[in-house]
Amino acid sequence: MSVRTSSLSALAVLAAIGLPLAALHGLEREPAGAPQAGPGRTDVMANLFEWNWDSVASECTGTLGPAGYAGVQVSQPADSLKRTKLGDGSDTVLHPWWEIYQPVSYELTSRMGTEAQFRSMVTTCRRAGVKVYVDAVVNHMTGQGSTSYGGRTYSHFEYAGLYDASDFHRKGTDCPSSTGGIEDFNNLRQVRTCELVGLADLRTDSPKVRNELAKYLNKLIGYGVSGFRVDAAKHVGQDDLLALQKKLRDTVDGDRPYVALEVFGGGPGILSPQAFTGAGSAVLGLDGDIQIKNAFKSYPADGTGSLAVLKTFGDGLTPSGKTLSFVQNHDTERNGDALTYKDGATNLLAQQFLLAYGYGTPQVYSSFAWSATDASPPSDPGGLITDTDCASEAWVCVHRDKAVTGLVGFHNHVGRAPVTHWWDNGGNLIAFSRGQAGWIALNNDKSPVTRTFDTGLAAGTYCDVTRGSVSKGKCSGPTVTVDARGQVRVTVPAKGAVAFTRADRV
Ligand code: ARE
Ligand code: CA
Repeated sequence: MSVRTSSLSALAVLAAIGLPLAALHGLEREPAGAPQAGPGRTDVMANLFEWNWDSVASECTGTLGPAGYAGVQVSQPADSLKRTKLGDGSDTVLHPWWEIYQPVSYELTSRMGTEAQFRSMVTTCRRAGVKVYVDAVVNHMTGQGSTSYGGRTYSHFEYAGLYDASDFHRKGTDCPSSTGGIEDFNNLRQVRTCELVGLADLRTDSPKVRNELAKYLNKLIGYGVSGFRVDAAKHVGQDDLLALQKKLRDTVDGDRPYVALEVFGGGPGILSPQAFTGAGSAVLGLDGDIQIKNAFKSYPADGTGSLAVLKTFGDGLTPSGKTLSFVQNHDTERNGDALTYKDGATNLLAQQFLLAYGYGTPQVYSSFAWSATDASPPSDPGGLITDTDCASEAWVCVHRDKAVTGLVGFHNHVGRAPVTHWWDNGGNLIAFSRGQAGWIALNNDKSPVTRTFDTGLAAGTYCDVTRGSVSKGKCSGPTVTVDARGQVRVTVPAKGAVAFTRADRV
């Protein structure tokens, strides 16, 4: 964090003359193509996991654009497995959420909608100032089934008009494990050439496979897509990832596509996330979300934690400018690594911390409610995902919560101003400012705390953006007053925050 510079007025001048903010920074440069366009926007992304295309489009216009989100990540859009019977991973759910991770062709006919709906979603989002990032599955095809949402038939190694058996790694010749599956996630050759949970493993080292993948991704870029979350990137490997990216065209904005690589931590050396920072624009912040959970909710698992340790959040993790950070994603909300929407106010507080602190390109995850980990998103009987309804209990729209949108505005305003005026009580109450641009206090305890803090901000009355916003000089929620010494006396609510930027003066 220490390398973050800067004076906000200089940022504003650079932005005004159209220079990328990244020009200001050395180590902390924004990766090429990271969301940052549009007045008042920087880089915050929403991850609308398994929202259908029509719902994403209306969310871009209705919420994401107006709230200052710069980008949206959408789910794997290629045609995929459509199960016809139970078993093989789920004995109770016919259409688990994970069907989409078994691509059958690169036609854009999926559980989320048609190709026409996908295209129109991208256009609508871009018009709303929101860039679109696509979850791309390039490591494999399917591990079960024979029919797809697009109505195709296939078998494990045969995908008519696209791939045949010669395009896949095989047990014995390529993959050294006795089953043909990855049995040891620390074994480099197995990780790259064996099957991940039985999924037919593409020869991503072959020119033919690389060409087909590039054709698919370039089609998406041609539709206005700005970048990708690359699924199972660890299993593709650095060389093949770089070779594939070389074949990608520039985005419609003239940037290189932003490529965020999914690499779980724990792997040694070449298999670690740190070893992939040069193989794309960024890696997913999968170690960071574990640390956030451990700070906000440690054992005994009754909601106690110790936010004071976050003073050096980012230390030991992949560099901020090389990380797509989040509190959870669709895997970690299910595997125990991360906080989830079920943590309620604690989850919202963690989202606020991430947006305020500024580690990585921050992403806010919103998806459907679940009890069984295999559960399908709300769908029709044929598995097609139905429209998102944030008012229904079936969906969880974290990115819409005022506590979160207030901090999206905060994040956009403070830019890369450094963390200063850090204060903590050694436990669950912390406060810090971002240069002279904004200040926040976060309380992860079950009772409110009143005290006086140093903010470093100019004297004045400010609107608390966690509960209100400024319109025509008036605050729709509570206000706080900074005195001539830069001090503020506030009550920080239980499991809540107080935050304002210098743009929130009333
Ligand atoms: C499903 C069934 C299986 C069945 C298979 C094939 O569950 O029983 O064999 O289909 O028919 C998702 C689901 C899987 C699902 C798959 C395909 O999670 O359950 O399988 O879709 O439909 C490793 C990888 C990492 C991967 C995780 C899950 O390195 O890339 O495993 N994450 C991505 C996605 C997943 C997705 C896939 C990849 C596949 O985000 O959602 O799977 O496209 C250590 C290791 C890590 C390892 C991790 C596993 O940390 O170091 O490498 O991650 O353990 O927890
Ligand atoms: Ca592979």
